[in-house]
Amino acid sequence: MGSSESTPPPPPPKKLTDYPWRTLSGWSAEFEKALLTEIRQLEPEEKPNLLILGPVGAGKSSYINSILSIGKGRKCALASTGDTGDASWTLDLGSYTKGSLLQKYRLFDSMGIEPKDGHGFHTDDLIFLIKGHVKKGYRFNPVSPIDEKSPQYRKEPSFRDQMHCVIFVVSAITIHAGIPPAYVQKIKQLQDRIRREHVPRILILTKVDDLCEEVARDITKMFRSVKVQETVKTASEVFGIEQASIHPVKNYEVDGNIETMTNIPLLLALRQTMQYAADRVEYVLQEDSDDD
Ligand SMILES: Nc1nc2c(ncn2[C@@H]2O[C@H](COP(=O)(O)OP(=O)(O)OP(=O)(O)O)[C@@H](O)[C@H]2O)c(=O)[nH]1
Ligand SMILES: [Mg+2]
Repeated sequence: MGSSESTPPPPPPKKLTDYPWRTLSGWSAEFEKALLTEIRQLEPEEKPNLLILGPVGAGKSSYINSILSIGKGRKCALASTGDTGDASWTLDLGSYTKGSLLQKYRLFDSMGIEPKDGHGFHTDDLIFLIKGHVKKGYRFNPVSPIDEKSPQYRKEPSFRDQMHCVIFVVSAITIHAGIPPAYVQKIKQLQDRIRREHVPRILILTKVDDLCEEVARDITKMFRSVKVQETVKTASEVFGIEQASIHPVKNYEVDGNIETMTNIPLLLALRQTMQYAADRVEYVLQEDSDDD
C-alpha cells in the first residue's frame, strides 16, 4: 500500500488556547495607567511590609528591580542580581521603600532557599521575620537562625515591624520541569508557618519568557499560553495557593527598555500583594481596637 493511505501524524499540540484562560481588562496603555493609579491610590493604615521568599536564582531580586524600574520609568538595578549556580546571590535582608510605587510599602528581599539543610535561607528565620524581629541588613546564616545577640535582632517588635504579605517567587521553568521534592517539602513547611500566622501569600512565576517561546516573542500571549496555564495549575496544586493568586511574569533583566506590555503582569502581581497586605493591616488594627 502507498504511504498516501497511512494515517497522517497527529497535529502538534496547541501552544495557544483559542480564548484567554485569564481575563484582563486589556493589554493597553490605558490599563497600565489604571493599574498604576490604583496602586498609587492605595492608602494602607500603616506601612505594610512585603516579604519576598523563594528558591535560589528564581528572580526575587529581579522582581524588586522590575518594580523599581516601572516606578522610575527606566531601568533600575538597586537589588543585586546574578547567577552563582547553586548558592544565593543575595545574602542580606534588603529593604526597598522608595520611588513612586513603593512609598507606602516596604518590599524585603531575602536569601534564596536551597533544598539541602545548612544551605541558603534558614527556615527557622521565617517566624522571626514574620513577627518583626529581623531588621534590614541582617546577614542570613544558612546554619542557624537569627538570635538575640545579633545587632539586627529587634527585641520588641510592634505590629508595624511584622510582615503583612509573603510573596513566593519561583521560576516557571522549575515548576514545569518538576520541582525537586526536597524543595517542595521545604517550601510547604514555610507555607504552613505563614498560614498559621494568618499572613496572606501570593506566588509569582518568573521566567515565562524562557518557558514559552510564544510569550517570549509577544508577552500579550501570556494568558493564552498552554505551557503557562499548565504551570499555573501545577504551582497551585503543589503549593496550595489558589490560581487567582498566582502571577506569571517576565522580569526586566539588565538590558531592554521599560515596556507597557511587560509592566502589566508585574503590576497585576504588585496590586494584589499590596491589596492583601493593606487588608491584613486593616484586619489586625481592627482586632486590636475591638480588644480595647
Ligand atoms: N529570562 C529571564 N531571566 C530572569 C527572569 N528573572 C530573573 N532572571 C535571571 O535569573 C537570574 C537570577 O536572578 P535573581 O533576581 O538574582 O534571582 P534571586 O531569586 O534574587 O537569586 P538569589 O539571590 O541567588 O536567591 C539572573 O541572571 C536574572 O537575570 C525572567 O523573568 N526571565
Ligand atoms: Mg537575590
